[in-house]
Amino acid sequence: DPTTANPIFFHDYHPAPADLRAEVLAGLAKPRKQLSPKLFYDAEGSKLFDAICELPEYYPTRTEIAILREHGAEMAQRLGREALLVELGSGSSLKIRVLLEALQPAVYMPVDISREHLQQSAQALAATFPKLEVHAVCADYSAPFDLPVDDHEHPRAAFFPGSSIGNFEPDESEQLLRRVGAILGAEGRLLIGIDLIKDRARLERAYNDAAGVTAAFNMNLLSRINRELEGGFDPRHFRHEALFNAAQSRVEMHLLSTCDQQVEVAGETFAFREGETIHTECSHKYSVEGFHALAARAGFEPEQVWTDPEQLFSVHCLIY
Ligand code: AVJ
Repeated sequence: DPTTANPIFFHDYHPAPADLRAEVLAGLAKPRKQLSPKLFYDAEGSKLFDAICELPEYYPTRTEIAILREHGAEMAQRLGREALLVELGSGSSLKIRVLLEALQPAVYMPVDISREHLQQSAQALAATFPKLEVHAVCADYSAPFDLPVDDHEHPRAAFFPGSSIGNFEPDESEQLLRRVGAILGAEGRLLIGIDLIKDRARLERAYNDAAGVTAAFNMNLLSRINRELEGGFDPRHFRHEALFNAAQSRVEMHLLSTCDQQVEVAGETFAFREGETIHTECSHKYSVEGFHALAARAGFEPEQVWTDPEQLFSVHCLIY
């Protein structure tokens, strides 16, 4: 009944729109060419990412959802009834739905840089959870920001699923966690999904699926540059590569040039040697102990950790 549904409060912090041209030109000019994984997510890339989450080889999404389903009641107890729940990125609606059902918070506050995505998902959630007070915050959570409320009448909790933090270097992750801690305040809880270190074959298969969806996701970055920056990338002369770098404990995705070639982008020319790559993503993997050490450096103490029977993925409750 729409007449009894709570209104959605929309707080627009006007995050600076990404300067695609400047970012791409700077990344391609580096001695080791590099582009940010943020650039994957145009409309086509977001669709491909949703398809990745359904792949048989890509275990993180379904494993995390299973952990949330299995242990949601315990998680709710840790986070506290009547909580103010902040979600960093309003990504997968299924995960937040599982958590909202278990937790029944007083206030739900999704934070996302994409205005349309935020508006759509906040509206959809408010429709299924009519008693929930929804405050959508349009902001870049990788930069400092304050919540649009300053009372502490509700226990504060944050949800950061999907091992999204894996895209950041460990030092940046520590900074990000410290900022989340400052937003939560003393005793605030962080529920965070972290992909675990496992055998190389399993990791590499998750980023090299048989259907080629991850390859299409990676290669879409070249199509995006062609579309939006008048780029001259010939997709026939690049291929997707994903390898586990054990020394750095991360899966790396690259776009590998299969020949010596020159490519024009936004009026500038870039030379590629055969075998040279553009590094497009890092996805850091942690042990439970390794992640606890990182969290401790940011001022969080581990409270509880849940995993699946195969120890593929972990969901941590940390206290600030
Ligand atoms: C959204 C960053 C968690 O690292 O597994 C999936 C992105 N890249 N397949 C990940 C991704 C290739 C994903 N994160």
